[in-house]
Amino acid sequence: MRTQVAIIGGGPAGLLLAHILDRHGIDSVVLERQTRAYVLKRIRAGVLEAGTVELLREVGLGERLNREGHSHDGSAIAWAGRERFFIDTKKYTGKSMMAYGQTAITEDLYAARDAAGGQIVDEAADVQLHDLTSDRPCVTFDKDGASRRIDCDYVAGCDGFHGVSRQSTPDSMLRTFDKGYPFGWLGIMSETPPFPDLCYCYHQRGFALASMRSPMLSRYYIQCDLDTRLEDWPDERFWEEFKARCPQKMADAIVTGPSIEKSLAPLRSFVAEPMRYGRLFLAGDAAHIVPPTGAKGLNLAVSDVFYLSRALADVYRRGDPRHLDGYSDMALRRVWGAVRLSWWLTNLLHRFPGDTAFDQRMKESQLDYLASSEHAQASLAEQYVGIPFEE
Ligand code: RFL
Ligand code: PHB
Repeated sequence: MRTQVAIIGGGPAGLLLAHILDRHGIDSVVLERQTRAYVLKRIRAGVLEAGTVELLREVGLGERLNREGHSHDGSAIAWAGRERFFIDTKKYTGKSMMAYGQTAITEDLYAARDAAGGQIVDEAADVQLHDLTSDRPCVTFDKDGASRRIDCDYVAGCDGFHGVSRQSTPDSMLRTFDKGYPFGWLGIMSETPPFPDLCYCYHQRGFALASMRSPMLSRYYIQCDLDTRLEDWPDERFWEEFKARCPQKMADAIVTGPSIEKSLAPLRSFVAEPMRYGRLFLAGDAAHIVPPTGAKGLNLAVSDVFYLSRALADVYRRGDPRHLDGYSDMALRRVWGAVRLSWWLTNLLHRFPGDTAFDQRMKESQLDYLASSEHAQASLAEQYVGIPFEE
């Protein structure tokens, strides 16, 4: 088999890249380790930056998003015993964000690839990348027990944090930055009307977040210990703990119901530099991970794909390698901004095991400042809504 760009990973980054390349007349094959059903079952992100929404619309993926996505003009922050306040991203930036699930985006992308006759190989096992520093890289994999090989011009590593692409770069060529947090998030999905605002809550008992997917689908998270077991968290216990962490008025307004999904996620910040090795280009979680506080992960995958697709289009259409050569630096500027924001919000809104009375006062003082300062709110709004893509 031969293609122009071999894309490893059929998550949002890989599928969106294939979709945009196709619109530029560039041929690709996506290799995904899991079945399509498995990929579509994963429940993850839900909040899209203004630039992500704009890009999805521009590349013809706006129809269902416009119909089913819930436009939102900011998020609330609440902490123990006080009224919540609203970070009005619309007011400060003039832009709107959107609540629209990653699951829905992935469905839309699969539908678009199918309609365009795109090649997606699912259950591709033992994917290996070869000759990445030559002009003729190739990818081998097993499918249905047979070994296959794809020759290509470029390889896009979109295979998430645990994928093979980043690991195909020699250690000496990669610098990594890693920070673990001493807690995770326990999340549930319930078929109940969501709390009207997306609301981040800080409480001595720990962080909590009320989010949404649609008028009858809600997503809630609470901070939990790393050794938490799902079986110890029946729905009643989850709701009780969730409500204990929000202000009373908010707790009274939460509509509870049986969960339809429950999952645990550890929190981590990780960046690998550079995002290129020879003809391999990394995009999305393959190159960086952020804690979900601030909802940046999927949005970064989208901005990487924007930069990479533009760079590849420039090379194929005009023979201009400028953007491809600058890809890693440009993508990383945006990545580090989001890493900083999500780290800052994680520190501000979570209870850390060794927190002292002083640490507690510092958080309260920061939250007081944020609640009372238009400048502080404008700064957060600008970053939350998403820094514009670079020209
Ligand atoms: P993905 O989605 O992990 O997709 C990678 C794909 O590659 C496949 N793969 C392989 N394929 C072939 N060969 C191999 N060796 C392979 N190894 C892996 C995998 O099966 C998979 O299909 O990475 P991608 O595309 O870069 O997308 C990144 C996003 O999924 C991620 O950043 C977000 O979900 C993060 N995130 C959020 N991001 C936001 O922007 N807004 C949010 O509100 C938000 N909330 C969240 C989140 C992540 C969470 N978890 C579970 C970590 C909430 C949570 C709880
Ligand atoms: C979500 O809806 O899943 C969500 C929302 C905001 C975040 C993280 C996750 O910061």
